[in-house]
Amino acid sequence: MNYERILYELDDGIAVITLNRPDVLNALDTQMRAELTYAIGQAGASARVLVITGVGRAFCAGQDLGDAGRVADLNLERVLRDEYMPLISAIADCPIPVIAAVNGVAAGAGASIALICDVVIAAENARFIQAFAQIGLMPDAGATWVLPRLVGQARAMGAALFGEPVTAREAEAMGMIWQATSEAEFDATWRARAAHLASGPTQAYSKIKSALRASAQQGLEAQMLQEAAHQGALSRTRDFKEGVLAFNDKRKPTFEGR
Ligand code: T3D
Repeated sequence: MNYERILYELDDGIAVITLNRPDVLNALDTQMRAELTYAIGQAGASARVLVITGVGRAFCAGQDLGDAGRVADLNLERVLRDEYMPLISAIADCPIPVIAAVNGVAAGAGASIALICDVVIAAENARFIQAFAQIGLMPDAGATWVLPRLVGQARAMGAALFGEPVTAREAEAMGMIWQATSEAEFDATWRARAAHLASGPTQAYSKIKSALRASAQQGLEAQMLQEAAHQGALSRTRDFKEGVLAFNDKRKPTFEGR
């Protein structure tokens, strides 16, 4: 696929997708959703970690609202089911860790995309806005699933009803995201985190992600059975053997991701 709305790079096992419509704060249209969904699949098949970020002063301002007539005619149920759902599922089901490097405002579905990622690192100037109710909509693209799981019902409800910006520092303090950093340290921070994951035990990360995501839907017994099955598979990986050898040799392990 030729990319026009995003940039895609792959280097040293790190795939970086950069949303690239800075004039509209990287708002999402059909083409961007298609490119993004495709690129996430591409990264999942070829990289060891994926980073999603944005060009310019925004991460993503959500649905493109630019053409009021066209937006009013949109069949939102279809767009959500056929375009947003595959995108959000692609991130949640991606077999490698997905980092949202939130460089600026993340509003509406832009916040949904950021918050479904496995690790969210935000620059201090970033804000998360459940902007939906301001235009007469409700949070979507997985937001009503992910928000209460991250911050609890009370904060999720307040964020959705009031639509007030949550700063990166506030988001970190309430457990909505993993880390807020100064603007000066932002690039170096997400790059270091990505490099760490790209040189780690990729199979283990994949199983960690799958088990933690499954825990939202199943009970303790089912969860422990899943842990046992996953751990059984991991015990047969080269990385596990290398990890144990390195521990006994008192050296740093070299993980190959298999
Ligand atoms: O299919 C479906 O529709 C269903 C799915 C819906 C999911 C959704 O995402 S609904 C929520 C959609 N998003 C929003 O409601 C957010 C709209 N944007 C804003 O509230 C503000 O722009 C921000 C809070 C994000 C940033 O504010 P600020 O003051 O920093 O920037 P600005 O001046 O408002 O925006 C700068 C430019 O970006 C401006 O264009 P201009 O005047 O310079 O030519 C603005 O129109 C444009 N822009 C910002 N957001 C969008 C956008 N253009 C199109 N779509 C946008 N979402």
